[in-house]
Amino acid sequence: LDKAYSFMIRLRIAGGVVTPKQWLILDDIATTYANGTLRATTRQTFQYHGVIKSNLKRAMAGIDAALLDTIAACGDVNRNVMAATNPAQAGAHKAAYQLAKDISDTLLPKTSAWREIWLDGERVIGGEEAAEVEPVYGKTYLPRKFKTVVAVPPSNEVDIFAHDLGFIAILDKKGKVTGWNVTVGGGMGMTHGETDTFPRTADVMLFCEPADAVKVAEAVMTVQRDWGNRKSRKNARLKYTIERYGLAAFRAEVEKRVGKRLADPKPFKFEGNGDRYGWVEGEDGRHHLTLYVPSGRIKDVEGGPRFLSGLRRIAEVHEGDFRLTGNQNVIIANVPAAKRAEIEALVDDYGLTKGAGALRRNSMACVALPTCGLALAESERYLPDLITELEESLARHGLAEDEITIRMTGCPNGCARPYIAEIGLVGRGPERYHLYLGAAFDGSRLGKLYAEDVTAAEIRGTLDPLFAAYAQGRKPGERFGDYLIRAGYVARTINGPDFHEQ
Ligand code: SRM
Ligand code: SF4
Repeated sequence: LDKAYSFMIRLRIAGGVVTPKQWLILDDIATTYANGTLRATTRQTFQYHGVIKSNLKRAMAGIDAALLDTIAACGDVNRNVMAATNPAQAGAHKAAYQLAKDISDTLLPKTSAWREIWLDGERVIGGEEAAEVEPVYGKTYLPRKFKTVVAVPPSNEVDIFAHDLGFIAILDKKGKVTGWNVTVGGGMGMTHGETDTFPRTADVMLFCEPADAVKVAEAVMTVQRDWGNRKSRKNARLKYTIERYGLAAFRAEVEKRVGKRLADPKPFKFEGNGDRYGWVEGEDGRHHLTLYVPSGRIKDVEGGPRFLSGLRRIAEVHEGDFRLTGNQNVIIANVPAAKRAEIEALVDDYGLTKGAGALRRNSMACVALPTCGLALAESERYLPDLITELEESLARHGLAEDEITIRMTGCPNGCARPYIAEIGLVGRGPERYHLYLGAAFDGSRLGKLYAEDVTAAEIRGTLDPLFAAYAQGRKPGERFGDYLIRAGYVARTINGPDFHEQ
């Protein structure tokens, strides 16, 4: 008998858009071949957990039947491309989604291996000929993973500063996209105790016209392909390439490959990196409902919300689409006015949450234990209880309705982007976390290590005096992260290289 190896499967869903028909197939796979849950990730796609080896091929065939795949969801390639969901800004969303799709298609490896392996497709080409079929990647692909996102201000829901490559929509007065600011060199992962590894917020490098955007994406990725560090995987991401060569030299090489000089970035403003919950009506008269899904885990909870069966039931009657957000939530999008009451009734019947307390709705936790082999501490299974404790503390200081971002990860890889949350908790060992504070609410500034190896039992006690001081001492409208810097609790992090300095 073969051992019962169990696998995680990650899908590629550019821009996080899923049709109701696809949803129903994905739900079937979750209940038939996985652990009965769909896990919305921090990068707008789904993961399945607990797929045993003998079910892998069947699950992949199901994914193919949904006209989806898992190509480039992992590996040293351009990963799932994220796009702003912005349901209220229909025109800008369309442009952002289209750009995400175009970049995803252009930078997708052309190999037929996925079909060959999983769907018993005919072997087309391989080995020596690989370079011919991989015009962008060649035989050696990229030095490391590469992540691309598209944002539409004022929302930074895709966390543009955490990614290798980003496009920020520049809008005219009517909300039309006139072009894109291009960001480069963001990333979260680091290793505890190794200060030559660090998270970094992306630089805003240049502005490009819509017609040049895909060419710019390809140029940025190929410069990283050629200039990136292939000797040390720990220093191979684009953020380290930018640090080594400098932004000016990197930009010059990108412009050379695009074949023209490009303009300097244009002004833009982000207001936050969270989601807007509840119903919103778009410019086009369509209705959109953002649901808060705790840690993106779509499952049925006994006596609690039944996300799995509820969203399945909704998919059976829904005429629009679903959108996964970069905050692990789900939007029931493009609901015609006449259908809104029916959807609303189903949401109520199944106890789906349209919101939560202010801290919880601004929270994210990575998967961590029990499935992540790299986890040093709990995250998804622990953060909800910690938030309950912290909410009591916040309420005592009159801060129950204040929006503060909190994120937890089970290790320093930073899968829930903790270093750009105002409260960042990063696993060190069982029930031990480093506490980072002072990041910006809009995700544009990294936090700083405030307390080392705080035990789970100590977290509330460590934060409570800071909540008290914030409630007393803040200026009107001042954010928690900004206050902690002004009041001297933590130093401001300029960017990656000074992240570890106290
Ligand atoms: Fe991640 C590795 C889960 C977003 C940085 N990440 C992993 C693995 C595959 C563990 C492994 O290599 O064995 C985790 C699977 C756990 C499990 O049991 O499912 C994992 N990462 C996740 C997800 C599911 C977290 C979540 O709770 O939603 C996210 C899936 C994204 C997706 O849909 O594609 C996820 N990972 C991220 C992000 C956030 C982002 O991209 O916006 C980051 C930080 C940004 C960045 O890349 O810098 C991130 N994951 C990492 C790293 C560190 C990379 C680095 O540069 O150091 C690793 C480890 C590695 O690559 O060596 C990693
Ligand atoms: Fe696993 Fe670490 Fe990523 Fe959490 S941050 S999912 S523990 S790799």
